[in-house]
Amino acid sequence: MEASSSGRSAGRFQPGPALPPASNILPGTGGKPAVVASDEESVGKITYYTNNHLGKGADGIVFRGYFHCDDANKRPAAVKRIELAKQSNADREVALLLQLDDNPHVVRYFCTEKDGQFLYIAIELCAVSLDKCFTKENPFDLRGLNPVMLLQQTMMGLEHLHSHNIVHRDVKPHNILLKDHSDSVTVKISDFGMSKQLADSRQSYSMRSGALGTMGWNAPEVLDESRKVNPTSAVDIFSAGCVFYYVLTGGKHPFGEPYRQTANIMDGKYNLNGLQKDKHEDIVATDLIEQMLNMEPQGRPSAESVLKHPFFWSLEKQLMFFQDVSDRIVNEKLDGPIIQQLESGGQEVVRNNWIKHITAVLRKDLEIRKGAYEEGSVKSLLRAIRNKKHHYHDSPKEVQETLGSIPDDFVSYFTSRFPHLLLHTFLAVRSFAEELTLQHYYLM
Ligand code: GUK
Repeated sequence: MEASSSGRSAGRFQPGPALPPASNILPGTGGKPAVVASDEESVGKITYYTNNHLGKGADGIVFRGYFHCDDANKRPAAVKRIELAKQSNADREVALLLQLDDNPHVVRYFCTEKDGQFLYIAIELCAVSLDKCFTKENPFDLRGLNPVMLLQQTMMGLEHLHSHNIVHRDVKPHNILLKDHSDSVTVKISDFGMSKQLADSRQSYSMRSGALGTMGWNAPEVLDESRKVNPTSAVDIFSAGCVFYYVLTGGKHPFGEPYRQTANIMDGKYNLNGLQKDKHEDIVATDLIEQMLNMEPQGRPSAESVLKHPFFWSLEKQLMFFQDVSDRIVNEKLDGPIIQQLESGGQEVVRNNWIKHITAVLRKDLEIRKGAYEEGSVKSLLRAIRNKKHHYHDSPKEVQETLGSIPDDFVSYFTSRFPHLLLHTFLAVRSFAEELTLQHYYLM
């Protein structure tokens, strides 16, 4: 995806107005901020506006300001001001940010400065946080960034953190920022004030280092002290599962109203009723979110595995999967384990008789080869999809019209009529993926 927004290219530097002559700026900060204007303060390469609070981070106040990258250029920045008394946290946060500074989905760190009282961290300024962008009064224009892409980029940011053995520990809409570019919007994970680096990915962090994440978004093992497990990166996956539901429902929480959330999380009582039970996209989303909300941290998928879930598959990839599965199972024995697995629970998938649920034009077309298809079989439905795709261009015009264009409309024709088909097939074939050379659809 978007190679252009790697955040490091000089091309993205926005030249600002030239700074005043060197003699005017910051004559020896000498530990105290040099006051430039009534509400404007500067420390080294950072300027910030004391009357322009952007918000509160996990460990300090965030102001609007600038990072003066060189004598001629400045970049808008979020400036986090942390009391020196809390500096050990801040130093850790900066050390983490420095390691991570090459991912488009993690906020970019500019610099730090210090005066007698505070440490200042300048970070790239983003347009809005996710908790503010679904408000009815002031909806943020996502400019083509759909919810699936938004969540994909969130997971790419988390995957990057986890690949550096960093657990964020405070994943929530407030810390997921949207950055405005000239022609698009991208997602950035922010605020590492609560983050922990583990010695290796299997390792856990020893608990109760004081701070907890935020109520309502914390995993059960973080809330429940009697569970003697040391949390791992799986805590972020749980929180991200809550964020998935929040984004897909435009602001709902799987664990209910704020005052009930903590109790419900400890009891594992979530409710995903904001997603429809008979809609393809929602069925796929529900499977992924349920895995992410697993009470047991070991039962949750890794960030990498989340990104491999069919929830993120393009329509083209969905069609390719149906076609590949059909091609790889043609010679499997009907009483063998693969077909048995595929047909088990298949009645609901084909809605008892799939031929009844397709348009008359397609039904007629398929009847030409009567006997080739079985009305109650998943394998047979997959074969029909495969054959109609393979022979699309030599099919009559009315058949092409009813199916729509390849790949998007064509695959949606089937998944809208058979909303369980993709997830069912994905899960049924999983344990035979290697045998059927379908590994690239799974994280093996
Ligand atoms: C214009 C507003 C919505 N932008 C921002 C507000 C806030 Cl509160 N924080 N923030 C904004 N852009 C970037 C950041 C930001 C704050 C952080 C605190 N710790 N780490 C941070 C990373 C980015």
